[in-house]
Amino acid sequence: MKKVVISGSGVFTPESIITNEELVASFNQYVDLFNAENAEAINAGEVAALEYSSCEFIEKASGIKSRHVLYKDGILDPNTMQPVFHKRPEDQLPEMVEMAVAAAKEALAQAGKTAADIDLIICAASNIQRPYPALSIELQKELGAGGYAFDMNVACSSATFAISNAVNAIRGGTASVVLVVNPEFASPQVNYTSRDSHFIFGDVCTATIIEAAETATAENSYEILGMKLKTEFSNNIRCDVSYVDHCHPEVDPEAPFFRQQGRKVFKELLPLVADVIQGEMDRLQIAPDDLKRLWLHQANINMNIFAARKILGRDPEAGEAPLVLDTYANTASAGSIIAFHQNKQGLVVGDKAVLCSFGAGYSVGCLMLQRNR
Ligand code: CO8
Repeated sequence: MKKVVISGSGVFTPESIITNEELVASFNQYVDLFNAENAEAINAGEVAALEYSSCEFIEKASGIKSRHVLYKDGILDPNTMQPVFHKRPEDQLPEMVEMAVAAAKEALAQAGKTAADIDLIICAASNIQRPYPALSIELQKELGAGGYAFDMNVACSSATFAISNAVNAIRGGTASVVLVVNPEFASPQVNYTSRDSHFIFGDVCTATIIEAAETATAENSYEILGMKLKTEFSNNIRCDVSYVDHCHPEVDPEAPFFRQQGRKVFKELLPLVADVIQGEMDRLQIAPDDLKRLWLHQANINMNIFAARKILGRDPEAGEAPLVLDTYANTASAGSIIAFHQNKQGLVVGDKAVLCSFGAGYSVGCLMLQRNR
């Protein structure tokens, strides 16, 4: 079987940062406004009073301290509680493509490739800004790449599933150098008035270049030794926004937003993740001590520590299972790729590592990697 590598990676990080302190201050102002406006109904027991959010809870329960967002305006205004931005005209790149261009350029430079070398682009993310024409095809035009392009969505596992598609396309002979981009423009889907979820997500875009080892000229590359993808249906993480919404006689105010049963997700996903990674380790005869890095999905610090413990059979040492969620928050499918991009340099040739996503679906995408050069 053809040896396939990740030969470059890139991350575009929006400039604007929102700290927990800022987010909680505006949320609590919103709570005061809501409770004052609804005082009569609250006193009559017809409406439940809203409760304050807290920085201590957010950091302890999730590990998140701050997040980057594309549009900060509106999110922190207690009368708005959502990002506000103009719809771009057709002759301007949509946000997701703009982010993808920046991340792709870094990945291409790292791989020592130009856009002309790319013959497949996969845009894989939890939300695709418009159904068609595919964002990836607009990106293909903007970069000046050839071949073909398509969009796909497996929520938090979009990046790992896309990389596995790239590997299969290279092995199947339908592509030779693939660009995978993961523009996670999550903030418009966050319900900033929901105490349970207002702190969870941030915006970012990641990119990876996947190609046959024989064509790779990058200083470093990471062979994809094995891939295991797993899905199992669950309603515990949902978003119901749809192109059919305008046909429904009833309006669901929750439809545009991410929502989840966080505790259930935590409990149900972890065994699935551990099983998938362990199964792939067994198949490839990789012992826990052979794994030099765990680039895990970035949703929750406690979840990552738990998963690392299960896989390694001990507590992870500093830097073994790198965290980026403290400053990026949950960035859906981009999280494990940011962890990889920012923490791959310490490995030496021959070192093995795992990159694993997990999230809505449920879906788990596990890539076993080995530093190739
Ligand atoms: N401030 C203060 N208190 C709070 C807050 C808050 N903000 N929120 C909840 N509480 C309270 C609750 O009311 C509860 O109080 P009580 O005990 O009195 O009932 C208490 O704190 C505990 O609440 P929870 O049980 O909800 O808290 P947890 O400890 O479970 O932590 C987490 C909540 C952090 C959400 C946690 O459950 C978690 O991270 N779970 C894992 C979730 C996960 O991994 N999900 C994957 C989602 S990502 C994904 O799939 C991508 C989808 C596509 C992305 C789309 C982009 C938007």
